Amino acid sequence: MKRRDFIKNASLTGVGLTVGGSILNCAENLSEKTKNETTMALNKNKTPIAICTWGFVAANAKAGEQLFKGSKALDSAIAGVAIEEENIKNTTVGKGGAPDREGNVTLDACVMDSNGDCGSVLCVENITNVAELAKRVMTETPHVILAGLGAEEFAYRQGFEKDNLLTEDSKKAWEDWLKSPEYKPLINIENHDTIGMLCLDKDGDIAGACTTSGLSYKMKGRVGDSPIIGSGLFIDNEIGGAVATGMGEEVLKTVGSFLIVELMRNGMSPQGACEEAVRRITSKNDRYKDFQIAYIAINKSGEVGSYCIHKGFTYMKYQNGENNNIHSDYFDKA
Ligand code: SD4
Repeated sequence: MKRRDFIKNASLTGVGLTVGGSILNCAENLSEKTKNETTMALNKNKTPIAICTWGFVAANAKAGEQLFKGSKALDSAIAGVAIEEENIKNTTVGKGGAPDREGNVTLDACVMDSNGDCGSVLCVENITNVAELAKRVMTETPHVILAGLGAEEFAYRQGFEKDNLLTEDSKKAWEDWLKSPEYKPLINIENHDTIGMLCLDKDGDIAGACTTSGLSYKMKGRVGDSPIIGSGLFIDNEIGGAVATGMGEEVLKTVGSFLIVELMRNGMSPQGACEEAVRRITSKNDRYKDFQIAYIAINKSGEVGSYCIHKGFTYMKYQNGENNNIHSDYFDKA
Protein backbone atom coordinates (compact mmCIF):
# COMPACT_ATOMS: atom_id res chain seq x y z
CA MET A 1 0.00 0.00 0.00
CA LYS A 2 1.33 3.45 -0.87
CA ARG A 3 2.06 5.69 2.09
CA ARG A 4 -0.50 8.21 0.83
CA ASP A 5 -3.19 5.47 0.74
CA PHE A 6 -2.21 4.22 4.19
CA ILE A 7 -2.64 7.69 5.65
CA LYS A 8 -5.99 8.03 3.89
CA ASN A 9 -7.22 4.70 5.25
CA ALA A 10 -5.85 5.24 8.74
CA SER A 11 -7.61 8.56 9.00
CA LEU A 12 -10.86 6.79 8.23
CA THR A 13 -10.46 3.98 10.75
CA GLY A 14 -9.51 3.69 14.42
CA VAL A 15 -6.84 6.38 14.40
CA GLY A 16 -9.11 8.83 12.71
CA LEU A 17 -11.97 7.91 14.99
CA THR A 18 -10.11 8.79 18.16
CA VAL A 19 -9.05 12.12 16.76
CA GLY A 20 -12.42 12.57 15.15
CA GLY A 21 -14.19 11.85 18.43
CA SER A 22 -12.52 14.78 20.13
CA ILE A 23 -13.08 16.97 17.12
CA LEU A 24 -16.77 16.19 17.31
CA ASN A 25 -16.91 16.80 21.04
CA CYS A 26 -15.24 20.17 20.74
CA ALA A 27 -17.14 21.32 17.73
CA GLU A 28 -20.29 22.34 19.51
CA ASN A 29 -20.97 25.01 16.96
CA LEU A 30 -20.95 22.57 14.02
CA SER A 31 -24.38 22.07 12.49
CA GLU A 32 -26.05 18.68 13.10
CA LYS A 33 -25.75 17.93 9.37
CA THR A 34 -22.01 18.60 9.35
CA LYS A 35 -21.55 16.48 12.47
CA ASN A 36 -23.47 13.59 10.93
CA GLU A 37 -21.55 13.81 7.67
CA THR A 38 -18.26 13.87 9.59
CA THR A 39 -19.30 10.85 11.67
CA MET A 40 -20.29 8.95 8.53
CA ALA A 41 -16.99 9.72 6.80
CA LEU A 42 -15.07 8.57 9.87
CA ASN A 43 -17.05 5.34 9.94
CA LYS A 44 -16.08 4.26 6.41
CA ASN A 45 -13.75 1.28 5.99
CA LYS A 46 -14.65 -0.33 9.30
CA THR A 47 -13.81 -3.83 10.32
CA PRO A 48 -17.09 -5.59 9.72
CA ILE A 49 -18.89 -7.19 12.65
CA ALA A 50 -21.79 -9.65 12.82
CA ILE A 51 -23.54 -10.49 16.07
CA CYS A 52 -26.53 -12.73 16.63
CA THR A 53 -28.58 -14.17 19.45
CA TRP A 54 -27.66 -17.63 20.76
CA GLY A 55 -24.91 -19.98 19.64
CA PHE A 56 -25.70 -19.97 15.94
CA VAL A 57 -22.12 -20.49 14.83
CA ALA A 58 -22.76 -21.22 11.15
CA ALA A 59 -25.32 -18.45 10.70
CA ASN A 60 -23.07 -15.82 12.23
CA ALA A 61 -20.03 -17.07 10.31
CA LYS A 62 -22.01 -16.83 7.08
CA ALA A 63 -22.92 -13.22 7.76
CA GLY A 64 -19.40 -12.35 8.95
CA GLU A 65 -17.74 -13.87 5.90
CA GLN A 66 -20.11 -12.08 3.56
CA LEU A 67 -19.42 -8.80 5.31
CA PHE A 68 -15.71 -9.42 5.06
CA LYS A 69 -16.06 -9.91 1.29
CA GLY A 70 -17.79 -6.55 1.07
CA SER A 71 -21.45 -7.50 1.16
CA LYS A 72 -23.80 -4.89 2.60
CA ALA A 73 -25.09 -5.20 6.17
CA LEU A 74 -28.68 -6.12 5.30
CA ASP A 75 -27.83 -8.75 2.67
CA SER A 76 -25.33 -10.31 5.08
CA ALA A 77 -27.83 -10.45 7.93
CA ILE A 78 -30.49 -12.05 5.73
CA ALA A 79 -27.99 -14.63 4.39
CA GLY A 80 -26.94 -15.39 7.97
CA VAL A 81 -30.40 -15.92 9.44
CA ALA A 82 -31.42 -18.00 6.40
CA ILE A 83 -29.10 -20.73 7.71
CA GLU A 84 -31.32 -21.11 10.79
CA GLU A 85 -34.56 -20.69 8.83
CA GLU A 86 -33.48 -23.72 6.81
CA ASN A 87 -32.14 -25.67 9.80
CA ILE A 88 -34.88 -28.17 10.63
CA LYS A 89 -33.25 -28.96 13.98
CA ASN A 90 -34.01 -25.46 15.21
CA THR A 91 -37.53 -25.68 16.59
CA THR A 92 -38.19 -21.95 16.99
CA VAL A 93 -37.11 -20.59 13.60
CA GLY A 94 -38.24 -21.31 10.04
CA LYS A 95 -38.77 -24.85 8.74
CA GLY A 96 -38.99 -27.26 11.68
CA GLY A 97 -40.33 -24.55 13.97
CA ALA A 98 -42.89 -25.66 16.55
CA PRO A 99 -46.49 -25.18 15.38
CA ASP A 100 -49.34 -23.34 17.06
CA ARG A 101 -51.96 -25.18 19.13
CA GLU A 102 -53.74 -26.28 15.95
CA GLY A 103 -50.61 -27.75 14.41
CA ASN A 104 -49.87 -24.93 11.92
CA VAL A 105 -46.35 -23.51 11.74
CA THR A 106 -46.62 -19.73 11.41
CA LEU A 107 -43.52 -17.57 11.04
CA ASP A 108 -42.75 -13.94 11.91
CA ALA A 109 -39.81 -11.87 10.66
CA CYS A 110 -38.61 -8.36 10.06
CA VAL A 111 -35.62 -6.56 8.60
CA MET A 112 -34.38 -3.00 8.96
CA ASP A 113 -31.85 -1.35 6.69
CA SER A 114 -29.28 1.36 7.32
CA ASN A 115 -31.36 3.93 5.43
CA GLY A 116 -34.21 3.52 7.92
CA ASP A 117 -36.39 1.40 5.63
CA CYS A 118 -37.95 -1.73 7.05
CA GLY A 119 -40.18 -4.65 6.17
CA SER A 120 -42.07 -7.22 8.16
CA VAL A 121 -44.21 -10.35 7.76
CA LEU A 122 -46.52 -11.79 10.40
CA CYS A 123 -48.01 -15.24 10.83
CA VAL A 124 -46.86 -16.62 7.46
CA GLU A 125 -47.36 -20.28 6.59
CA ASN A 126 -45.55 -22.47 4.03
CA ILE A 127 -42.61 -20.12 3.36
CA THR A 128 -39.18 -20.87 4.86
CA ASN A 129 -37.12 -17.72 4.22
CA VAL A 130 -39.35 -15.14 5.83
CA ALA A 131 -36.56 -12.62 6.53
CA GLU A 132 -35.96 -12.40 2.77
CA LEU A 133 -39.74 -12.12 2.34
CA ALA A 134 -39.77 -9.22 4.82
CA LYS A 135 -37.09 -7.55 2.72
CA ARG A 136 -39.27 -7.96 -0.40
CA VAL A 137 -42.14 -6.26 1.43
CA MET A 138 -39.71 -3.40 2.04
CA THR A 139 -38.35 -3.20 -1.50
CA GLU A 140 -41.25 -4.39 -3.68
CA THR A 141 -44.32 -2.88 -2.04
CA PRO A 142 -45.22 0.57 -0.70
CA HIS A 143 -45.89 -1.09 2.71
CA VAL A 144 -43.99 -2.11 5.82
CA ILE A 145 -46.07 -5.08 7.04
CA LEU A 146 -47.90 -7.93 5.31
CA ALA A 147 -49.70 -10.55 7.38
CA GLY A 148 -50.96 -14.10 6.96
CA LEU A 149 -52.34 -15.23 3.62
CA GLY A 150 -51.60 -11.89 2.00
CA ALA A 151 -47.92 -12.28 2.86
CA GLU A 152 -47.92 -15.88 1.65
CA GLU A 153 -49.55 -15.02 -1.69
CA PHE A 154 -47.11 -12.13 -2.13
CA ALA A 155 -44.27 -14.62 -1.55
CA TYR A 156 -45.47 -16.86 -4.40
CA ARG A 157 -45.73 -13.85 -6.71
CA GLN A 158 -42.13 -13.08 -5.76
CA GLY A 159 -41.04 -16.59 -6.76
CA PHE A 160 -40.79 -18.19 -3.29
CA GLU A 161 -41.58 -21.89 -3.18
CA LYS A 162 -44.31 -23.46 -1.08
CA ASP A 163 -42.79 -25.63 1.63
CA ASN A 164 -44.23 -27.86 4.35
CA LEU A 165 -42.73 -26.32 7.50
CA LEU A 166 -44.00 -29.00 9.90
CA THR A 167 -41.31 -31.65 10.14
CA GLU A 168 -41.96 -35.13 11.47
CA ASP A 169 -40.08 -34.30 14.70
CA SER A 170 -42.03 -31.08 15.31
CA LYS A 171 -45.30 -32.87 14.55
CA LYS A 172 -44.48 -35.62 17.02
CA ALA A 173 -43.53 -33.13 19.76
CA TRP A 174 -46.81 -31.26 19.17
CA GLU A 175 -48.80 -34.53 19.32
CA ASP A 176 -47.11 -35.34 22.63
CA TRP A 177 -47.98 -31.88 23.93
CA LEU A 178 -51.62 -32.41 22.87
CA LYS A 179 -51.89 -35.29 25.35
CA SER A 180 -51.93 -32.75 28.22
CA PRO A 181 -52.16 -29.37 26.49
CA GLU A 182 -51.68 -26.85 29.27
CA TYR A 183 -51.74 -23.37 27.76
CA LYS A 184 -48.89 -21.74 29.61
CA PRO A 185 -46.64 -20.02 27.10
CA LEU A 186 -43.24 -20.28 28.62
CA ILE A 187 -39.94 -19.02 27.38
CA ASN A 188 -37.17 -20.76 29.17
CA ILE A 189 -33.71 -21.83 28.16
CA GLU A 190 -34.91 -24.81 26.14
CA ASN A 191 -37.83 -23.11 24.37
CA HIS A 192 -35.92 -20.13 23.13
CA ASP A 193 -33.99 -19.92 19.89
CA THR A 194 -35.15 -16.94 17.85
CA ILE A 195 -32.36 -15.57 15.72
CA GLY A 196 -31.83 -11.83 15.68
CA MET A 197 -28.77 -10.58 13.83
CA LEU A 198 -27.05 -7.20 13.59
CA CYS A 199 -24.37 -6.44 11.00
CA LEU A 200 -21.91 -3.58 10.66
CA ASP A 201 -20.44 -3.56 7.16
CA LYS A 202 -17.21 -2.17 5.70
CA ASP A 203 -18.92 1.13 4.93
CA GLY A 204 -19.80 1.47 8.61
CA ASP A 205 -23.49 0.88 7.89
CA ILE A 206 -25.67 -1.11 10.27
CA ALA A 207 -28.70 -3.29 9.42
CA GLY A 208 -30.43 -6.27 10.98
CA ALA A 209 -32.90 -9.13 10.70
CA CYS A 210 -35.02 -11.07 13.17
CA THR A 211 -36.89 -14.31 12.39
CA THR A 212 -38.87 -16.82 14.48
CA SER A 213 -41.73 -19.28 14.70
CA GLY A 214 -42.61 -17.62 18.01
CA LEU A 215 -43.88 -19.41 21.08
CA SER A 216 -44.38 -23.14 20.79
CA TYR A 217 -48.08 -24.14 20.67
CA LYS A 218 -49.19 -20.51 20.75
CA MET A 219 -52.81 -19.47 20.15
CA LYS A 220 -53.69 -19.32 16.48
CA GLY A 221 -52.88 -15.84 15.21
CA ARG A 222 -50.58 -14.93 18.09
CA VAL A 223 -47.69 -12.64 17.07
CA GLY A 224 -44.83 -11.67 19.35
CA ASP A 225 -42.19 -8.97 19.26
CA SER A 226 -39.90 -10.44 16.60
CA PRO A 227 -41.57 -8.97 13.48
CA ILE A 228 -42.48 -5.68 15.15
CA ILE A 229 -40.09 -2.88 14.25
CA GLY A 230 -38.92 -1.19 17.45
CA SER A 231 -39.65 -4.20 19.64
CA GLY A 232 -37.87 -7.22 18.13
CA LEU A 233 -35.45 -5.11 16.09
CA PHE A 234 -34.50 -1.50 15.61
CA ILE A 235 -31.73 0.21 13.66
CA ASP A 236 -30.73 3.83 13.49
CA ASN A 237 -27.67 3.99 11.29
CA GLU A 238 -26.39 7.13 13.00
CA ILE A 239 -26.47 5.42 16.40
CA GLY A 240 -26.61 1.62 16.28
CA GLY A 241 -28.99 -1.30 16.45
CA ALA A 242 -30.60 -3.73 18.87
CA VAL A 243 -32.47 -7.01 18.69
CA ALA A 244 -34.44 -9.09 21.19
CA THR A 245 -35.20 -12.71 21.95
CA GLY A 246 -37.44 -14.13 24.63
CA MET A 247 -40.98 -13.53 25.87
CA GLY A 248 -42.25 -11.29 23.13
CA GLU A 249 -45.22 -9.87 25.06
CA GLU A 250 -42.86 -8.24 27.57
CA VAL A 251 -40.54 -6.88 24.88
CA LEU A 252 -43.58 -5.38 23.12
CA LYS A 253 -44.76 -3.63 26.29
CA THR A 254 -41.45 -1.79 26.60
CA VAL A 255 -40.63 -1.40 22.86
CA GLY A 256 -37.29 -2.86 23.87
CA SER A 257 -35.08 -2.51 20.79
CA PHE A 258 -36.13 1.07 20.09
CA LEU A 259 -35.54 1.87 23.74
CA ILE A 260 -31.98 0.54 23.57
CA VAL A 261 -31.15 2.57 20.47
CA GLU A 262 -32.59 5.72 22.07
CA LEU A 263 -30.58 5.09 25.25
CA MET A 264 -27.45 4.78 23.10
CA ARG A 265 -28.40 8.03 21.35
CA ASN A 266 -28.38 9.63 24.78
CA GLY A 267 -24.85 8.45 25.42
CA MET A 268 -25.18 4.99 26.92
CA SER A 269 -22.93 2.15 25.80
CA PRO A 270 -24.61 -0.84 24.11
CA GLN A 271 -24.03 -2.78 27.33
CA GLY A 272 -25.54 -0.10 29.58
CA ALA A 273 -28.51 0.32 27.25
CA CYS A 274 -29.27 -3.44 27.19
CA GLU A 275 -29.08 -3.52 30.99
CA GLU A 276 -31.48 -0.59 31.34
CA ALA A 277 -33.96 -2.17 28.88
CA VAL A 278 -33.97 -5.38 30.94
CA ARG A 279 -34.40 -3.36 34.16
CA ARG A 280 -37.49 -1.64 32.66
CA ILE A 281 -39.08 -5.10 32.63
CA THR A 282 -37.76 -6.54 35.88
CA SER A 283 -38.60 -3.42 37.91
CA LYS A 284 -42.35 -3.63 37.13
CA ASN A 285 -43.13 -6.72 39.21
CA ASP A 286 -41.62 -10.12 39.87
CA ARG A 287 -43.25 -11.97 36.98
CA TYR A 288 -39.87 -11.87 35.25
CA LYS A 289 -38.92 -14.89 37.36
CA ASP A 290 -40.98 -17.02 34.94
CA PHE A 291 -39.63 -15.87 31.62
CA GLN A 292 -36.43 -15.05 29.82
CA ILE A 293 -35.63 -11.98 27.71
CA ALA A 294 -32.28 -11.18 26.15
CA TYR A 295 -31.03 -8.23 24.13
CA ILE A 296 -27.94 -7.70 22.03
CA ALA A 297 -26.86 -4.32 20.65
CA ILE A 298 -24.12 -2.68 18.61
CA ASN A 299 -23.22 0.96 18.18
CA LYS A 300 -21.68 2.88 15.31
CA SER A 301 -18.15 2.42 16.68
CA GLY A 302 -18.59 -1.37 16.70
CA GLU A 303 -18.97 -1.68 20.48
CA VAL A 304 -21.25 -4.55 21.41
CA GLY A 305 -23.41 -5.25 24.46
CA SER A 306 -25.78 -7.89 25.75
CA TYR A 307 -27.94 -8.49 28.81
CA CYS A 308 -30.68 -10.91 29.78
CA ILE A 309 -32.88 -11.73 32.76
CA HIS A 310 -31.71 -15.23 33.60
CA LYS A 311 -28.39 -16.97 33.30
CA GLY A 312 -27.91 -19.06 30.18
CA PHE A 313 -28.14 -16.69 27.23
CA THR A 314 -25.19 -16.56 24.83
CA TYR A 315 -24.60 -14.65 21.63
CA MET A 316 -22.20 -14.88 18.68
CA LYS A 317 -19.73 -12.23 17.60
CA TYR A 318 -17.78 -12.38 14.33
CA GLN A 319 -14.94 -9.92 13.87
CA ASN A 320 -11.53 -10.15 12.18
CA GLY A 321 -12.12 -13.75 11.14
CA GLU A 322 -12.98 -14.88 14.68
CA ASN A 323 -16.43 -16.17 15.47
CA ASN A 324 -16.93 -16.36 19.23
CA ASN A 325 -19.76 -17.54 21.42
CA ILE A 326 -20.03 -15.15 24.37
CA HIS A 327 -21.89 -15.62 27.65
CA SER A 328 -24.15 -12.70 28.40
CA ASP A 329 -24.29 -11.09 31.81
CA TYR A 330 -27.72 -11.41 33.45
CA PHE A 331 -30.01 -9.71 35.94
CA ASP A 332 -31.32 -12.44 38.24
CA LYS A 333 -28.33 -13.36 40.38
CA ALA A 334 -30.41 -14.35 43.40
C1 SD4 B 1 -41.74 -14.36 20.40
N1 SD4 B 1 -39.61 -13.38 20.88
O1 SD4 B 1 -42.46 -14.77 19.50
C2 SD4 B 1 -40.25 -14.51 20.25
C3 SD4 B 1 -39.87 -15.83 20.84
C4 SD4 B 1 -38.42 -16.07 20.99
O2 SD4 B 1 -36.72 -17.55 21.17
O3 SD4 B 1 -37.60 -15.18 21.05
N2 SD4 B 1 -38.03 -17.29 21.08
O4 SD4 B 1 -42.19 -13.88 21.43
